[in-house]
Amino acid sequence: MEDVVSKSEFFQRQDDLISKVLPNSLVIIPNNLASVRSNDTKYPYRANSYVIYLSNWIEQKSVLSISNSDGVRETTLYVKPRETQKEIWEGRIIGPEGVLSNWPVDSSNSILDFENSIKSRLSKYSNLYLIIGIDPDIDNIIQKYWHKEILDPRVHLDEMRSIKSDSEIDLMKIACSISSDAHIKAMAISRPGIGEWEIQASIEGHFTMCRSTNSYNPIVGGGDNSTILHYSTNSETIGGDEMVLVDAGCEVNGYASDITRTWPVSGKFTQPQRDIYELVLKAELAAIDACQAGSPWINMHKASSEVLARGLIDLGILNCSFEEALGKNFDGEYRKFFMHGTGHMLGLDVHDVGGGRQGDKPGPELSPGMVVTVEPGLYFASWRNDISVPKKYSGIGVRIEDDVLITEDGPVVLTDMCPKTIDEIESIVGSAL
Ligand SMILES: [Mn+2]
Repeated sequence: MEDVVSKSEFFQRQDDLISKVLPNSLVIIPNNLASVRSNDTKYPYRANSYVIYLSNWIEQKSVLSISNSDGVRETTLYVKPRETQKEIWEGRIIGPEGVLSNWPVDSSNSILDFENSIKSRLSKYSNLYLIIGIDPDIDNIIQKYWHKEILDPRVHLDEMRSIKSDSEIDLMKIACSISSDAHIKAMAISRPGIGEWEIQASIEGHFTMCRSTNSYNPIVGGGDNSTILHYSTNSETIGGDEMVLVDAGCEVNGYASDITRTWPVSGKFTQPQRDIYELVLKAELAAIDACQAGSPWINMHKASSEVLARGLIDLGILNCSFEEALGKNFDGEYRKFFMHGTGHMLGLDVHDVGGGRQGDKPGPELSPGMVVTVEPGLYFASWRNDISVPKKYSGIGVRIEDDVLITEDGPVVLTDMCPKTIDEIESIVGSAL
């Protein structure tokens, strides 16, 4: 990781956390475990977003602790110790000494000393905060020596992470720009009969060329596959008269981007594809307009839902009143074709903390510094027997997704370099062939 976010900003985040937790507290955040792919082969490692947020530390087998002794901060990273034999096989280890000279911490220790160290430290504090469930071994050690209530630091951290700093926004702009270029390249190489995997390869190749990685598994769904919300096998060819839905974004220094575009692989929309595409685009633009500082979370969903419900009636897909189409709580007939939310928070996690309607909770008010996605869609799976739609729309799925920064002066679309009008798309698709 490059030092894009300054050391002093990380210390500031730690101080902010200290100011929010109870006095005389110890906060413990274990880093993610590596996941086994097969025998001794692992999936690429991704550090825990809270650990990245507070310390920029991305090496596995580590634990971050931050204590608040009456307002005085002590941040400690427990990390793997240097070990020549291991380093020969697995790469250089930074070790506690290296941590101390280059990372935003007050002290460091070997992870091998964690149990001994924490045993004596726990007795000095009145309150313990721990994110439970990340590393069961760490949870067990803590529960062996701490028999009082364990508090969850995420209550405070999620609130902090919801509002992005200037340096975080800069990183997200880079991620958005790389992802936009990847989509443009994928449009340019599209042709009738292209494999979904070819589009995936083009996108992932661009991410790698730009020293970034996927922030989630890319969705490349042609034809009917575009109607499967989390389709990711990406293993079929796309027919000449079909569209492809591509939902792919990269991450830069841990920060995600998240873009969806849908285009006809022939480079020419058919009239039914155009009908649906134009409706979804209209809903997306209405939802982006609703991303105003101070407005409730539901407003963007309301904006897109109203456009879609009205449009479905106008296209003859729904034969009911507008009220029945929309429903009293955005749960009307239109939900058969638009079954997800209009957006989510974006940050270190692609579905970032702090946002969205959860159960009965209305979600946060939009505030300057938040970054949200806006992604309405319509899906008409041909195999569904619970719906009946005019035949010309059967098998069409369209989603359009942009990343939007909330500011005092209105929404700023961070992905606006990624084309989405029908004219732009028709001129780009196939242009690299
Ligand atoms: Mn998304």
